[in-house]
Amino acid sequence: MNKPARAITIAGSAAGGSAGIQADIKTFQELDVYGMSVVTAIVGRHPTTEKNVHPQTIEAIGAQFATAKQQVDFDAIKTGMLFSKEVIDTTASLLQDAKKEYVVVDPVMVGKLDSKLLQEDAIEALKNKLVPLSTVITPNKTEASILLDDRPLKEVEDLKQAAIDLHDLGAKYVLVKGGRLKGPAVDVLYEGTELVTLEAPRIHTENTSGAGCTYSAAIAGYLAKGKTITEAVHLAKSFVTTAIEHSFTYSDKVGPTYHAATRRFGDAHDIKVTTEKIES
Ligand code: PXL
Repeated sequence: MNKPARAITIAGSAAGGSAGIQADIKTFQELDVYGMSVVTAIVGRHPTTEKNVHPQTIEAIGAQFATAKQQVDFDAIKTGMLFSKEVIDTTASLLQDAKKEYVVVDPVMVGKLDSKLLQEDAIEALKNKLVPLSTVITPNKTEASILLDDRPLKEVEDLKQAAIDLHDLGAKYVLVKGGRLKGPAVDVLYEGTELVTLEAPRIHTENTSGAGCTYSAAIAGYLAKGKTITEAVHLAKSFVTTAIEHSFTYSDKVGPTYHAATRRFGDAHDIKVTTEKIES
């Protein structure tokens, strides 16, 4: 048997199952990628103490990474919620030692229900230590704005300039996601010479918890399977669009995207891709 490609996520555990490690592993499984995880923190609100983020120790993080590497090893790595400067420093040194070709950094900062998933003093470490080690970073509009010192981003042209400027931080590719803009869901991908715009129809639903995690996990999964970066982003956008189209909720709160949607219903969406050269 051809063994499946392998991917690991270094991220937070989302007890509700929509986001974080849970979304990543479900997504890897849907792509027939062998999934592994390093849990950096557990996210779940205690009903009486109200504590929501339960960080894991640096030792536990090192132990998980070493075990997965030794037992299985990986073709691609994804990072999600890292929470503190200390965890970012640790992750950066693990990535440096592992020397892997494909590293997807999702600069997770705030959850859909406004949970704070990255401490204020960790943002500089994210920019200076982790982003330069990445193959692709995947900020949404809010994260891109924070990474650019609170620059307002209002339309697709702003996202394009943001991708060009964020590229200076040292990632090979920058994907700025425009899901939070009005109109169609437009993302822009930049690698230094060409801007690729990917457009999917807007799906009108509140149930998008974990959409960003799912998107970046799908990118890592497709990279693990040998796709090029542009192909991986295109396929992942299609995967997450279908997952959002079939999203649902079990409560009166924002619900999950449906990770099995592509398998069950097929990919219904054509992603419109356009490319423009950027003169430097
Ligand atoms: O969707 C962002 C996110 C990422 N990681 C974890 C989360 C969330 C949102 O709640 O809990 C662990």
